[in-house]
Amino acid sequence: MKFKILALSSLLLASTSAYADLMIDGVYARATPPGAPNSAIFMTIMNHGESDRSLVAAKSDIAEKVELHNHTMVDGMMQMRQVDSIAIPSHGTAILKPGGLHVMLLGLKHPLKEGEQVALTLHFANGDSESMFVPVQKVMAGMQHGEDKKPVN
Ligand SMILES: [Cu+2]
Repeated sequence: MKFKILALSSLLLASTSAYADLMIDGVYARATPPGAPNSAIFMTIMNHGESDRSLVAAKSDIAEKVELHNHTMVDGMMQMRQVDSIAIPSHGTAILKPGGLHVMLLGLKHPLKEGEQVALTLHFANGDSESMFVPVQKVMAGMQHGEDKKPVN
């Protein structure tokens, strides 16, 4: 476990390390085609601390509204649902990925182009917040997100 922590810490973005217990890795926002109203941000949050933590909100100027979402299977169809919080248990990990948990960007002010960066602030239940710049990346076809009606594979 100690070795793993050391190995992962080298991947940590310096700007996101305000709180040593939480480590955020692999954060990216999904690039959008012109005119797409919504996008999402994905990341892995590791909690190396002794206390359970909880992500309760996210803020960004890039969108009218930013929500925490999950995908759930409803009548055989994947649907997005807003969630109140995302748990990051002590010595555990929360994985935000296409088809699962994500930070939802609703009402983008402009399309997200690969290579640009989006400012994001995460708010945690204990009052901590963490701000970062999120790179925009293309997500593989078949893992696209943002349309309620289609199943997501
Ligand atoms: Cu969503």
